[in-house]
Amino acid sequence: MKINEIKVIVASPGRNFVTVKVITDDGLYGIGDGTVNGREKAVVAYLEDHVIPTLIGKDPMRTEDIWQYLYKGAYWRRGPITMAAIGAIDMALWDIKAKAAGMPLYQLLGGRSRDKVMVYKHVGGLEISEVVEGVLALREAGLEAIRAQVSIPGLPPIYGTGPSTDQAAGGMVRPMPTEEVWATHKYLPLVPKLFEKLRDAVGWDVHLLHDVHHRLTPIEAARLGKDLEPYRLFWLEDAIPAELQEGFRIIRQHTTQPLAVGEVFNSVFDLTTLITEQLIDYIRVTSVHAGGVTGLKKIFDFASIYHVRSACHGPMDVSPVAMGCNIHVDVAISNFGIQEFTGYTDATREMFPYTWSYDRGYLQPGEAPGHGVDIDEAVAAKYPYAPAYLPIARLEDGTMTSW
Ligand code: GCO
Ligand code: MG
Repeated sequence: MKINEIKVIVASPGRNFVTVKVITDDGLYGIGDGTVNGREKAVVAYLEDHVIPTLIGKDPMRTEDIWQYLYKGAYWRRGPITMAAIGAIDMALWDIKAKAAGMPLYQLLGGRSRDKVMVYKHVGGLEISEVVEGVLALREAGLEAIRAQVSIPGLPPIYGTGPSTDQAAGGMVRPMPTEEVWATHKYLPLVPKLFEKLRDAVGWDVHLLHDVHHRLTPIEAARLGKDLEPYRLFWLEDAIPAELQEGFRIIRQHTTQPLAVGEVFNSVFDLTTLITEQLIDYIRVTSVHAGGVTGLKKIFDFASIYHVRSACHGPMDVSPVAMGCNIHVDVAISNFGIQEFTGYTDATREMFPYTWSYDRGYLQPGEAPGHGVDIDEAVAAKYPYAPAYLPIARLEDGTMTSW
């Protein structure tokens, strides 16, 4: 079998997605996700100008060799754009391989290690009472794990809490970045109050999670971790920007609060200190940004040695294709933790027919050969690319800070 053609399809069914279709000489094809939210066209150029011309005529079954060819062969290693391009190709190649084998992808990854994949969904609100209501509603809907975020009174909505954030339906396409405002001293006392109210309302038989979205310093995160200990969170996510992995040592010295990080990581080298020193409990890499199924499997297998569990990043900007790959990996690995899942708009679901399924807090990978996700190119053509940015954040005095 040979790779005959690789198409890159960019479409915006409410938000932009970059999808590759690898077509072989015997008619089998595979699909991969290369979406980097707000930087989509950079991945398109990388694929079209630097990856696709080198792959025509190659044997698509050589998933490991092609992964190494694109990784080592670039000389300029790692980085989100490179790794998303590698990830897109890798997912498509695993799709082809599993279709050729006539098996769902998870069978090629070792088969099932569990019956179902637990997910968490998001609740955000401008006020604590609104968040409590949202969490109660998700409990009714069967969720066993729920992430809760609240706005800071007196400031515009922050990440995860209101219409200006990236999670708001319909709010994805923005020709210029919107600006949010951040104030640590107002946020730190607020979050324990939120979780106190949540525990009062929903009790202890549910996993509660919180995403700091990279905004604290290590000692501030340590303070928050200690203050949240009475409420026994499942995790505190992205408590600090993690370029400096050593920062987690400070948090770890002060709190038993479980920690999660890694949605912006793209290779195993971004997390060796965090994992070998057991500074985190959950690693949040996802197939699209960490080099596909091959990259994800390498990272999770490494993490398994150090008691670190998986928690694939899975908001709406991780397309149904990458979500499908994540679910196949989730069901197969020994150290699964949880899968983030926010669901998709109707237009996105129409564009990506998929065989994985969601029911009351759990996902299933589906039994179709391959990863089970396709792209309807006629539907994609109805939704042209629209320039879009993620928001940025500033302190109250105007200083740039992490969003
Ligand atoms: C999460 C993330 C996302 C990111 C988004 C950026 O925990 O799901 O923090 O919401 O902000 O993926 O593109
Ligand atoms: Mg996050």
